[in-house]
Amino acid sequence: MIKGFIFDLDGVITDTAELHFLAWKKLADKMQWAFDREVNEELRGVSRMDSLQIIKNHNKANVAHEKLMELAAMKNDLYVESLETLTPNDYLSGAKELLVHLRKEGFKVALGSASKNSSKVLRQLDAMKYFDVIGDGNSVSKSKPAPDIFLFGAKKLGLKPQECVVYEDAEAGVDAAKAGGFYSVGIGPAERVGHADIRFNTMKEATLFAVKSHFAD
Ligand code: B16
Ligand code: MG
Repeated sequence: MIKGFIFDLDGVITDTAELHFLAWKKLADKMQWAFDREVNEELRGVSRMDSLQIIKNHNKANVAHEKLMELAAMKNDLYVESLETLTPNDYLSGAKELLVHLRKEGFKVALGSASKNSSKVLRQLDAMKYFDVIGDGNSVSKSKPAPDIFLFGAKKLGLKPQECVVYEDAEAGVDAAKAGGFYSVGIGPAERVGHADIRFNTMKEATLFAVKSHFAD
């Protein structure tokens, strides 16, 4: 029986991907590194340091560990500054309606995001009130595709994985949900999340009714 829902943040609740892109782009320009939207697509759901590694490898650059830490901090400062522009109007279409519906129906809800800035993003959206548990980039050490972040959320909710549905927009996120034994909902194209138990193009279609009727118990 489904008792809980665990949501990824970027690409599911809101589209912070554009703000991540702009911050990485500023850093890349400063370093005279090539960086475009195609490379940015590879960063979907990937942790900050892993994202930097991808950009660095794309440029075949040699950077010492200390410098990498410095660059990651610079990007994060730019990103956090840009989060000030995020408002309660910036939910992806359908996401807020779903969160409100889940609250009304009494489901338990957790966040399962790779972002260390999740709480800040949720505060900007005024979305903290919809979550019982926040699982973010600070909660576990092994990032997606490891199932750890979703297992953390389920445990904190007091639920078993088979009692929870995970919403994800990233390939590695769906892998993580499946590895943990969760029901998975993929948001996005089949090439990316077609391996989820059920897939929708957008959050607007991924209503409680649509998902519950698929996982009928
Ligand atoms: P931060 P999600 C992910 O969020 C983003 O998709 C990814 O682009 C970003 O690098 C990662 O969070 C880490 O974010 O630098 O804020 O810790 O999709 O897991 O909600
Ligand atoms: Mg995501």
